[in-house]
Amino acid sequence: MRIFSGIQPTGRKHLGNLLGAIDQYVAGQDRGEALYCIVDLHATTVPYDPVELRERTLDTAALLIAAGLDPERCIFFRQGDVREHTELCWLLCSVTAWGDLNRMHQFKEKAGSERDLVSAGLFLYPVLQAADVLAYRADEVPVGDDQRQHIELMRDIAERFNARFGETLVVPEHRIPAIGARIMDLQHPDRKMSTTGGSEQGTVYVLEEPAAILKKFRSAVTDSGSEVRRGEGKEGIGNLIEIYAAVTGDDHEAVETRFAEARYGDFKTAVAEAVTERLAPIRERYAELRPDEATLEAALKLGAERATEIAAPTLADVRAAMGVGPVGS
Ligand code: AQP
Repeated sequence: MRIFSGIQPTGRKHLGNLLGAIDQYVAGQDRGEALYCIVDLHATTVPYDPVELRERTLDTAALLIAAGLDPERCIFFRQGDVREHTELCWLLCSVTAWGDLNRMHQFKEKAGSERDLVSAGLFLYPVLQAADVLAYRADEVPVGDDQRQHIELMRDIAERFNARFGETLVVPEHRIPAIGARIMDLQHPDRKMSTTGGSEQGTVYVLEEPAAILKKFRSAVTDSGSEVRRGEGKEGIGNLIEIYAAVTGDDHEAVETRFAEARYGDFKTAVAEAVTERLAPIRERYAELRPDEATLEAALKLGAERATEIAAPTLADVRAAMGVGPVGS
């Protein structure tokens, strides 16, 4: 079983990234051959600062290791270090329909009314994402629920490629967790917690201080009722139940039963405490790891070498199947 996933080095990683994706990456190391990639090339599809991109890449590398990724037990690398990703992206464009890309929710949300002005890279984002996974012939892709549509497109691209050029690529499955797949903004429980589209007060960062975490949970938007349970009109409380379940490993029903007599204020404090307890060791480990940039760079470089060994033969097969370059190139 080969597992692949990528994460952007944009902004500060939040609780949604941790519970929807990073926790699954850590678990994946025990389930198969796992490859995890910091997708710096994807980060160039929106306006960005080149110096910051390098900084954020190292921030993200340190955070992932602090959260439990072990570069000895997985292949951990930076996307831009493995040229096969961009070459495969271009080759896969030949079996990707413009209309499909135009239907992607993420593109529509991020482009908004600026559709004609955003970068072509933002439009092609899902093709590069498909190349990331397909280059490794990965079987499984751990992601949060917001990536469901991109994984479906990736599967279509692989199937179309195989139908057009012969069996070459593996059609991957998504792996979306039962709990934590869609953490919502604490101030806007109808919107997902997000790096670019969320509210500052409604987004809890993995490296956030306990006092700030408590403040954010205490001011989380709920409803005029008083029962700690999920249901229609109770999206805010439902989100807090989801977060509590994800950080403690309980299921939703167990959380509802435990807090059946609790008032909203007490439950909010309990969620904040559980989150703080979960994040504290990651924050401490991050503070130790982040200053040592040489070690982080060395780990990423080694990972890129190991990744290239897997991706290069796939690219050779793809080129051969497509008739690109001389025979045996
Ligand atoms: N709210 C979320 N709940 C659960 N999972 C989530 N993910 C993102 N938001 C949530 C999952 O995190 C992984 C990494 O996502 P990314 O590489 O897109 O990183 P990001 O840009 O920091 O994530 P955002 O917040 O989703 O950014 P925006 O909203 O700006 O595009 C993915 O597996 C994703 O599913």
